[in-house]
Amino acid sequence: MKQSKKELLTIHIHSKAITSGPVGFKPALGLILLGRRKSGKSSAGNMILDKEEFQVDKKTTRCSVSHVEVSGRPVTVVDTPGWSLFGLANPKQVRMEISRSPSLCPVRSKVSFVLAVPVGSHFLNLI
Ligand SMILES: Nc1nc2c(ncn2[C@@H]2O[C@H](COP(=O)(O)OP(=O)(O)O)[C@@H](O)[C@H]2O)c(=O)[nH]1
Ligand SMILES: [Mg+2]
Repeated sequence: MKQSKKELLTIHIHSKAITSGPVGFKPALGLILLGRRKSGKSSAGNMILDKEEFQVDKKTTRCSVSHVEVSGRPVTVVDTPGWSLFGLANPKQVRMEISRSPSLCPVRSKVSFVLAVPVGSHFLNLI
């Protein structure tokens, strides 16, 4: 991918340990990519996975899941359909897919939502 990582602002908005284990135990990590359409979710997912797993510039209507191991820790990345303020996405389907996305992470994972926000978008003028 040509774009710089620096151009993509990813905000870690929520992290919840589904369960904790014994001291020193490293649970699997689940990362769920959220954002509006074309915010860079799939590109960010590919960077995290270090492989071109998710299709860039292609509309995602159903969640897509990929697994990778980072420093011995299993990581699951879930790409989700993006929402649109301009009627370009089906809100009911987007909501349903985002709702089921945690269930696509392995049991006992630590699940985090990663919000993709394109730098320079109108959104940044609001924060
Ligand atoms: N300039 C720039 N473009 C990016 C970046 N990340 C993704 N893109 C481009 O933004 C477009 C949408 O990216 P994509 O990953 O498909 O977004 P998604 O719809 O949220 O999955 C593509 O043309 C990407 O090449 C970035 O960090 N900087
Ligand atoms: Mg995508």
